[in-house]
Amino acid sequence: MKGRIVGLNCGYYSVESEGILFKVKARGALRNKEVKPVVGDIVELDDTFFIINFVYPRDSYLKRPVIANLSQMLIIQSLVEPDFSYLLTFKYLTYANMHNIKAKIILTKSDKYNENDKIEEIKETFKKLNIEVYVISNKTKSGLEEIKHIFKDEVTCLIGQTGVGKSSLINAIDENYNRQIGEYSKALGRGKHETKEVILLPYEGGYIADTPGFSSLDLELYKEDLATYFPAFSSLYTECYFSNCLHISEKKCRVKEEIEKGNIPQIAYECYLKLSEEAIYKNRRYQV
Ligand SMILES: Nc1nc2c(ncn2[C@@H]2O[C@H](COP(=O)(O)OP(=O)(O)OP(=O)(O)O)[C@@H](O)[C@H]2O)c(=O)[nH]1
Ligand SMILES: [Mg+2]
Ligand SMILES: [Zn+2]
Repeated sequence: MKGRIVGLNCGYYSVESEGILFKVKARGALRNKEVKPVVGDIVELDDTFFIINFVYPRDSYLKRPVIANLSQMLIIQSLVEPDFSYLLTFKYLTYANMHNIKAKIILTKSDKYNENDKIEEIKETFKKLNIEVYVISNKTKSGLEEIKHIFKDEVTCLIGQTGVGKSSLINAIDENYNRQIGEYSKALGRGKHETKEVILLPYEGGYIADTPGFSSLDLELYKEDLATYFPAFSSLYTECYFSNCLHISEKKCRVKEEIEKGNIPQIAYECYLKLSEEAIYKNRRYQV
């Protein structure tokens, strides 16, 4: 019997198969090998013993949060508490590109923010990069109807740091999901890590994954991956003169040409430089 893992709690997997939820263990040999089943996996359940026998090949696999077979990522960023961060947004977008998962941006807490110019600026920036931005309030439900279609038939992961409103968004869509909501601590300047585990919730023929927020430090990207997968660079970097171009001080760099022409927003490049500076090299480089 085929099913999908929708949750994992204390060694027990929740597997949904044809609308029925089973609480099962995985065969020992599976658990101990590298094919350890994770949330999102499509698995084969033994009909007699109700144990996970086999994990089907994955379309995608993320290490952070640990989840398989996603079809899209929604990058959740609040406008305030915590403030919107271009840097983090670009980091998450790069991460999505790296895993070949399409991404959209959702800005939350619009009820607490009235700087419309700033919202327009954010929208403009990402429009240039062909990335959709939606603005919502989980509190007043403004903008919510406009995003519901995004989830249809997709396996969607909500990703963003703690306190941005991932769980609140799920409850705003349907309060029956009853996800625990954390609070924002002004003293800490962040949320309080309310969601502890990854869970898939069925919605509109697909699933929505609620995930624990994690800090940007937890998401390590290599310089080379940034140079390859940073939004808007992926179609250009192969045209740079140097095959391992980092688009910083190299000559004949296609990325820098596009930035000079104004085709890539300046703020995107500033974030890129900052992320690249923080990142480490994957491969050893020769000094010239
Ligand atoms: N005013 C307002 N508050 C919001 C909105 N969305 C979320 N919040 C508040 O923000 C805080 C954090 O919300 P959560 O939904 O728990 O955030 P999360 O992203 O799931 O956080 P973690 O589970 O810790 O990763 C709570 O106090 C929510 O009530 C919104 O659109 N407007
Ligand atoms: Mg949460
Ligand atoms: Zn380059």
